[in-house]
Amino acid sequence: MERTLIIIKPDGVQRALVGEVIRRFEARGLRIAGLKLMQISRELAEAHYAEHRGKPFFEGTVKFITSGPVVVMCLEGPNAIAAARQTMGATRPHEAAPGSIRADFGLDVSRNIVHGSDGPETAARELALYFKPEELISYQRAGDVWLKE
Ligand code: IDP
Ligand code: MG
Repeated sequence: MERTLIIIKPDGVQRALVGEVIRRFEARGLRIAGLKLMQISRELAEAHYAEHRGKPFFEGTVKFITSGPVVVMCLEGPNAIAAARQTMGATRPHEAAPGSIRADFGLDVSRNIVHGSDGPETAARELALYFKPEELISYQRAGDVWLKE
């Protein structure tokens, strides 16, 4: 069982894609362990994108992610990190596979609708930035027995 941090970025919220994005992850089988609407502060955004500090797109990316409300969630499931990245699609929407969120709803890397953790260490670090432990809930859904042996 893995957990991953997903963010529906300000463009996804403003374009009214929240339901559509959650629907795709949920339909695949991923379970929502935490969910909230929030506005990211500059301090939090800089911590989130710390690995990109010094790159030409850092400032623009921080400005954008703090520009409006976002939906943050913790998704849980077998292989949740890789599965969520695949459902999101490649970083650059014009290179993302058709059928992925970024390909189906975007055109440019600067407005690519969703964030998802890229590995187990990143997921643990990012989840701790956005959620208190008690905000993440472990539970079983009735249908979970149909998703895994
Ligand atoms: P990821 O979101 O697929 O993990 P990263 O390389 O970690 O991709 O980049 C983080 C975010 O920074 C991207 O999702 C995108 O919003 C932004 N970004 C990355 N590269 C560029 C770029 O070349 N121009 C503008 N924004 C970029
Ligand atoms: Mg990344």
